Amino acid sequence: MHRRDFILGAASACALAASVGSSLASRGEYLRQIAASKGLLFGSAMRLSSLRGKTPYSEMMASECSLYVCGDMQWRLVALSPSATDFSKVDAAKAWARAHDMRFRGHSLLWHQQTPSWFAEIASRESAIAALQAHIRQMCSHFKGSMQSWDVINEPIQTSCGSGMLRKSVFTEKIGPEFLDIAFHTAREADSKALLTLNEYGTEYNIPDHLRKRRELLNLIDGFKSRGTPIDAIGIQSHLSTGRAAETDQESIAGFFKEISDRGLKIMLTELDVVDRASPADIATRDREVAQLYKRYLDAALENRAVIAVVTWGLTDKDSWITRGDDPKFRRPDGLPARPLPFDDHFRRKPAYEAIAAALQAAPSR
Ligand code: 9MR
Repeated sequence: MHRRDFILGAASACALAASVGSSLASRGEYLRQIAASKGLLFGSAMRLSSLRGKTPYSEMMASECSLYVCGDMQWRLVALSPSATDFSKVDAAKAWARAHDMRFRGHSLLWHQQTPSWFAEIASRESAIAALQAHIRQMCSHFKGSMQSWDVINEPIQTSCGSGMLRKSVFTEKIGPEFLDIAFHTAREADSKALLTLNEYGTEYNIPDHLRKRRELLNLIDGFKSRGTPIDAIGIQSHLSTGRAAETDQESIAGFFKEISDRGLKIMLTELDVVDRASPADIATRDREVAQLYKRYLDAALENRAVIAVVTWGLTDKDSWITRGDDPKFRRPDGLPARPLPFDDHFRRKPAYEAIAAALQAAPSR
């Protein structure tokens, strides 16, 4: 725990003891301090472009977050060619995080969606392995000593039933399933301190597809353990939806998280947000349903002391990939802008913020 958070956390704890009953966050505590008082990190994905200069946005990020998740580290974004990389954006992000006493999380070393096009042109398996290892070595060495964690691999499990465990990707085609082990070993050799994570979505609901994906994730973990592959944590992306509130079952989530922690791994909630397309147009109703789901999910997840970090995928609604309509299936049928995150577009705390604050405060200490 950083000294700043400890002092602020202690002050928050005293303030909390002195004024029971009023909303935690309404009295000026920030999420990073409430999280720190429980031994947790709270963070968000951040766009460096939004942090240039002192703005309400950058002030909000610096006040609320103890973990900066940098999405500017995708292979395709830093590797301009097989022999040229540009770390300038990420170096600036790392410096901003350090200047604001934040830990730094890399997202992600390998993701099939963000692999440079020239990787697919590589002719032999050996050359593909060499290129993958060179990339991971370069990233992990360049940022060594700065990383709280790395998403070594993002979304490796296939999503539809019946087509085997691993997603068919340029990695499985060029190298085979061994790419996972090669990636984790290479990252560990290059940075022995960063937590190495596999990050996945689609395991949050009590529905057949998610339950199957949970099994496949646990089978992957068992395979890593049996082969001595160095993995430290699982990132559960935690993209939720009010349309799936009934299937977001606390007992089921707790059971799944226990199966992960019983295998000796930590857990991070890595991309938390709530799609509100199934909720009514009325903002008060929508915000209430979104907040209720944040609270229900976090109460179940944070009961497990292996959970070490809560990360929302953006902080203000307009930050969100959901609001931007990146995935059309999440757009509201009435065309109204989504409200998936803790702050509105005027940097005002929403019920979702209070729900996250309350869940962090109710969590057992790590
Ligand atoms: O929201 C992210 C968007 O801004 C980026 O352009 C995109 C590609 O890097 O990634 C989006 O975030 C995805 C994350 O990296 C992996 N899980 C799904 C997220 C939403 O697509």
